[in-house]
Amino acid sequence: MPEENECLDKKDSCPAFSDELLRKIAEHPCYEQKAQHRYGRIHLAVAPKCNIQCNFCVREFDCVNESRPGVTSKVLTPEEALEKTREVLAEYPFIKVVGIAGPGDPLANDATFETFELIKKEFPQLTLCMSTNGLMLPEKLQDILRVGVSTLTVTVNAIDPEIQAKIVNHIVYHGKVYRGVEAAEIQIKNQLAGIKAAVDAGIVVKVNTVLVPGINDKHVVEIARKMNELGVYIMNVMPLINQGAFADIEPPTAEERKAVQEACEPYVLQMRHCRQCRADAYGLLSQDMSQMSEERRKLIKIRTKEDMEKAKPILEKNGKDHA
Ligand code: CLF
Ligand code: SF4
Repeated sequence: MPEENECLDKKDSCPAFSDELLRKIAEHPCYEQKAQHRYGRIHLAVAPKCNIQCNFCVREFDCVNESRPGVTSKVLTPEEALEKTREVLAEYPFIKVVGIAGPGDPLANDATFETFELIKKEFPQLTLCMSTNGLMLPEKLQDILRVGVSTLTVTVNAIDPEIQAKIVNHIVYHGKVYRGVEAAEIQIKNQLAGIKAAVDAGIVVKVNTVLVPGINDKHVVEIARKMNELGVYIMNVMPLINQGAFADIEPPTAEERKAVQEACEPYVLQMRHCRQCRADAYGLLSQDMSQMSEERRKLIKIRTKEDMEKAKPILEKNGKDHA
């Protein structure tokens, strides 16, 4: 298993990313494995609505396509999200990425764009990240570019409509409900066209694929091949967590997942350190501070020299010692 991000190590063979984008990848805890212990992300849970119904989703919980199922994040308004970002960044300057990943689908919520506008205005140096089921991607791409999102995750669980029809119960598209293969065809068409357009526009695209034994396990490598053609940067094969209509399906074992990742590796760089975070998580991937006590949060140390400089006045003001 490669320990390091091969694309960054072979900068010359990367797609034509600007130095600015390469910096953002290097500081992104999900896109660059080496960054996960050094840099953090904050998720802003501003997007409660969803426009599809996945069979493994129980609606009162966070979106399973990016997050951990079984937990519910408190929804914030864009203004509350900005205020939370201010507070969290003042204390944890090693956070470099602001992500919107639910609790529903970010593209089904206008609040997603309002929030990114507010964040971009006040924190232009931060990387804006988003995760979506891709249904509205072609139509919303201009908005995504306008607000300055540079890293985008699209969940692609199948590129064969017959298989996708077993994973998604229905979609709501332009006010109409579609089911079965017809729904799957619309979603896949939009996902693939949207990914291609996003890559062409210079966004660094990650694909999440939920591995569902007996449904898409034999098909995932085909997805990887297609993602290679489209110029996807990295792929995250996530284990099914069985709930909803898939409550009776046994999740994949670690070995099964590893075998799928190895089969996909020749086509797309594999992410192997995903923590299936909550839609309101913040901090390092391994230390979700939204779930920690105040005391424990205070123990989290400043990560970089540069960050230490920035944090000094705050620490001095609080009368704390960062050594
Ligand atoms: Fe968040 Fe996702 Fe952006 Fe990362 S999470 S929106 S790409 S900033 Fe990361 Fe968390 Fe795994 Fe997602 S570890 S669930 S892959
Ligand atoms: Fe649930 Fe996410 Fe699927 Fe929407 S996209 S139905 S929130 S798992």
